[in-house]
Amino acid sequence: MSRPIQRKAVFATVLTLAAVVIYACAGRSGSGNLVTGDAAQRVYVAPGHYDEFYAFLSGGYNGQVSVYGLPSGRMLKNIPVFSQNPENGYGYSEETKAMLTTSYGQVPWDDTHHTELSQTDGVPDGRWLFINGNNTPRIARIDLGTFETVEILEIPNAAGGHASPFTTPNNKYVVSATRFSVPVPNTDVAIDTYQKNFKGTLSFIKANEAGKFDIAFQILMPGYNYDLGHAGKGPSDGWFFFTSYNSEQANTKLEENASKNDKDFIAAVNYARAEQCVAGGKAKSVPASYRHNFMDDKSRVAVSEAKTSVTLLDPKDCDGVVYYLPTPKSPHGVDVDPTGQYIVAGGKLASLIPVHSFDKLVKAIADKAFETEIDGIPVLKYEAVLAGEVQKPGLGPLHTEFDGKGYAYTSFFISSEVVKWKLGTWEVVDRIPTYYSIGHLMIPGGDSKKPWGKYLVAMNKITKDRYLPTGPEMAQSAQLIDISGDKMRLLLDFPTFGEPHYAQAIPAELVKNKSQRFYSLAGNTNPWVTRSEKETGITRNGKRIDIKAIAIRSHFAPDNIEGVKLGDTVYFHITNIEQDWDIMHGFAVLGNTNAELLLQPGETRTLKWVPTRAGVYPFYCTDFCSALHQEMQGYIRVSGANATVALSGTISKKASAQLSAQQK
Ligand code: K7E
Ligand code: CUA
Repeated sequence: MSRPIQRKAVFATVLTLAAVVIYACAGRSGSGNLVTGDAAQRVYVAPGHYDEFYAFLSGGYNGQVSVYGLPSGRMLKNIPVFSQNPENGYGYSEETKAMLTTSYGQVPWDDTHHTELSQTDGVPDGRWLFINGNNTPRIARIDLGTFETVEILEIPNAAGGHASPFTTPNNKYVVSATRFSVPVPNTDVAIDTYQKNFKGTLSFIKANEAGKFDIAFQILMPGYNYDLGHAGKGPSDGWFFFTSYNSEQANTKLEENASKNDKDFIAAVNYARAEQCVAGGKAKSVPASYRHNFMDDKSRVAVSEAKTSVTLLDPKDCDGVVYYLPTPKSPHGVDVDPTGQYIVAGGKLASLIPVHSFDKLVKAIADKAFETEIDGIPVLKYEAVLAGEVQKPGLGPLHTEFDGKGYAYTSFFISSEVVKWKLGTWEVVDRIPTYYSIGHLMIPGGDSKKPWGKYLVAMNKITKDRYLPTGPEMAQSAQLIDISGDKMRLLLDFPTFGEPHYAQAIPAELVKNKSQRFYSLAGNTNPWVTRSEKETGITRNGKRIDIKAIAIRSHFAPDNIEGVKLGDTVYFHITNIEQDWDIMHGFAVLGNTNAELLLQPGETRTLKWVPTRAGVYPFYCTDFCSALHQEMQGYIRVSGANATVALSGTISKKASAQLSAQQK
């Protein structure tokens, strides 16, 4: 009953906040407002059947990625990326801690915004998923064979890696642009010297080989806020487009002070030209401190390497590398259509959607149709590059995706709707309300050369009355919209984990058959691997105790351990020696100030434990692995610092007989 009222209230608040003109609701067609007809059937995936698409939603301030099936909206997995995850020990186990190392130390949290699938020839290929960390600028690679984070690169000379990690058509580069400009290099200066001392950077990171993220170069930019980016494709291959706002270069009360200019800019970067300048010695190598972390795929031990320099290119030293396209007004998203011809901007405060033309951009450069120049960057004339404008589309355009059939779909935060419009004629052809305040929207493949274009997912910022209340913070929400016909149709609401910003989706066929079933025990090169009960053991090295143990249905070996003393640091190195799909074991010990270990078949994980009280401590398997799971337990005895208890661990009679036979 209260729905319409609530909805208007949300509307009104946002309108007042943004101080924009009153929007007439009357214009709305209201189509698809109600869930009608066979919507339930369209999203029903019968028990035992698979979804058609994998969808990867960023988790926003949970620092993770969550995986859903579409069209059901069923959540399949949560992948920790920049955040420690007690559920599986990611960021807690000795093998994974290094993944979260930065130049600032361990940073066990971040704010993930944009998922991006790797591409082959501009089409998502299902190999990797990239995602950015927005707070302490980082990018990550998730392997879609294992659904695990396998690599993280920190981005120096940046703060707020927001325009990230969008890819070029063959993952030659993924990018990261700084949201906040900062002194480069970052030094102690007065904040009100912003205009003089603060700079932006656009980083181009080599990404086409796992374990080999590397910053090819950074481009030094005026001190604006860089917001989003997308690569060119087809005719515009070799170019990258980034939105920027705060061309006012305000350093305080940006809400007001960065909203003055009529137009801000899209930076069009000719990265092929940047490569030439770098090769021609036009860039400088500057000192920079940042980290590259990756998971070795044999040992499955993360390694963190310190990097000490980066290649910095100033557009003043490389003419033709960057051009500015004036774009109204505080633009957020920048999206390139599947043909690579049109560059669409979402001006948060604009009353229209400007679309730039790549052909016109090339011609305007040749004609030198420049308005002015900023720090060596020519500003092209708006009219010279404009392909067209979508008039009166809605309020607060943010992001645009494409269906591959000549239509674009733009999200409108303030007027809470998705608007469908036609490329080339720029006419609005349909609109559908979202509940409420949509941020990103996503069509499977919708930012690539080949959208699969059957569904659209709206990721909404406010849910209010959509779900059962859960206290002051309500569930976040996504909505599934059918875009297969002329009219958009709402099919499903589903709650999401964390706050989703962007998402990507791909046909399940391109991922599911590559899903890995276990890690090879024979190929496990972890220095503490224990392949059988015979290889178990306990060693003391001063105050360090290393316990090599195995987990198998349904016991640990050793399972009674003695000889640990107060003051010791204990490392449990546990190998799950199962070689079967989904046979997991867990490991947890009473009073440990750490997380558990969740052990995938064939892998070794290490838990550090510093006992502080003498006594006997149980440990047990946390993952219900068999009928005798509850029997999968053991004890470790901790004695006083001066005790003389011998170091020992119990293994089976058979294994110890084998062992002594071998030793003879
Ligand atoms: Cu629009 Cu960070 Cu892509 Cu959120 S951003 S919505
Ligand atoms: Cu192993 Cu439960």
